[in-house]
Amino acid sequence: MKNESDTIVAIATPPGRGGVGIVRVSGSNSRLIGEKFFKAKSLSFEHGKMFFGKYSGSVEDTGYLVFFKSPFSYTGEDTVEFHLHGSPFILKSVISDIVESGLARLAGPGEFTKRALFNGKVNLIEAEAINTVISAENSYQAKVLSSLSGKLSDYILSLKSKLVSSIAFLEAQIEYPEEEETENALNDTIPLVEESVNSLKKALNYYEKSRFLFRGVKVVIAGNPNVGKSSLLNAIAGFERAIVTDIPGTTTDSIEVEIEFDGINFVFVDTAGIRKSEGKIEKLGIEKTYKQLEEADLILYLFDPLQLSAEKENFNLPEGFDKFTDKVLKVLNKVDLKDIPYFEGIKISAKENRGIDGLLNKIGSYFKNRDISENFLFSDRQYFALKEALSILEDFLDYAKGDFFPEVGASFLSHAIEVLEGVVGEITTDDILDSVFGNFCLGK
Ligand SMILES: Nc1nc2c(ncn2[C@@H]2O[C@H](COP(=O)(O)OP(=O)(O)OP(=O)(O)O)[C@@H](O)[C@H]2O)c(=O)[nH]1
Ligand SMILES: [Mg+2]
Repeated sequence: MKNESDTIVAIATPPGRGGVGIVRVSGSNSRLIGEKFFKAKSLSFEHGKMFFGKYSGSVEDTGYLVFFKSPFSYTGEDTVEFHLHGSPFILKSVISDIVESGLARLAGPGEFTKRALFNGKVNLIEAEAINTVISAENSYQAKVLSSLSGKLSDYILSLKSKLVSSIAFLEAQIEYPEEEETENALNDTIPLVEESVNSLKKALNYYEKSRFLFRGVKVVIAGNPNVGKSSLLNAIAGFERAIVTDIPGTTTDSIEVEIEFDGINFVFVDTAGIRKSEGKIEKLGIEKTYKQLEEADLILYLFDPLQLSAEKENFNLPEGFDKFTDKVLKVLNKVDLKDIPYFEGIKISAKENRGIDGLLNKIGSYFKNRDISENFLFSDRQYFALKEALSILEDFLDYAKGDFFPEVGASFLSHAIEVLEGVVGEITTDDILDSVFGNFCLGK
């Protein structure tokens, strides 16, 4: 375990050359490090002031030093920043000078923000928002810090207060079981929990519609064997990514291709064709297909006109697809061989590269036209935590239908509160911290 109170150092500006490069130091030795390596006329270490002078260690460079006094810095600790010329050589030399002096060690990814979290400068949602904004790939992600993180914190707070009131009703019943007002605590509790359940369901649903902005869109290509799924993947990729043969059951594993269009990242997944198979490998492949379908944001379900007889019923989806209907786009392939006039989906020929652009445009607008204004979650971590809270509250409502003991009921609710506190970071575990800070960059 790293000592959380030692002094850390990292380059805070992006790798590569730039006009200015910043080395950031945080911790109790910050000022000492400034004194040791920076020469300026009147280096008084006044908070927030920029001192012009010279860095001098194994390299020399003119620039500025800025000092932030604890607790008024990003991390909440004493912080020194060297603003020098943005040469990778100079910045790396500064880092090694400081580390070799023994006064600081190299910071891990996200360690500055982690300290900000531990010192109460930001909560976990804000820390997560900082990372999202740094790596933002679209304007929606860039808005996270200014609007979404606040909304989410408020939401968690209000949900928590509903549950705390519910527990209070139950505790009154535990304390004063004979009193008339407390006798039926459940009458007061159930509506509050139901409200919470409904609002959680909505929140999760808003995120499901918007999450493509944070993690890209997963489009799964599915259908019977031999309908041309792999051919479509290749047509989209623009090269022979997947093996194509006229033998049904060619693809046994999921194959992915990433492309970007309309400012959205897409992953297209080719899957094993769905049929009853005896082959062990193909069976495993088909199981995997179903897993992909669960995770898909959109399913392209392919039909082969030669495999269909002339009846409309043939465009039905196979068994087990009921729950996916909302996210299925039906596509008729091989229209170069045979057209079916009454087919109401998109028509393509993967082999002859016909209709592919139209298909991609349709997919793009399917996502672009979504109303994402109500969403306030911005990571899968938050999503899964709220989902867990939802399932605990649903368990509570189930439990409340039978013999009810207020003690047991209250324990469900406090568990849900704990899970919600994990979202904001009032309760943190190593798992939670890893999932938030694991993909941070150095120097932040
Ligand atoms: N004429 C024509 N043939 C096509 C078209 N698309 C695919 N094919 C042919 O159909 C056969 C099956 O194509 P695949 O892309 O391997 O089909 P698949 O759905 O991936 O098949 P499995 O992996 O076995 O499930 C191959 O012989 C392809 O050349 C098309 O648009 N027109
Ligand atoms: Mg295939």
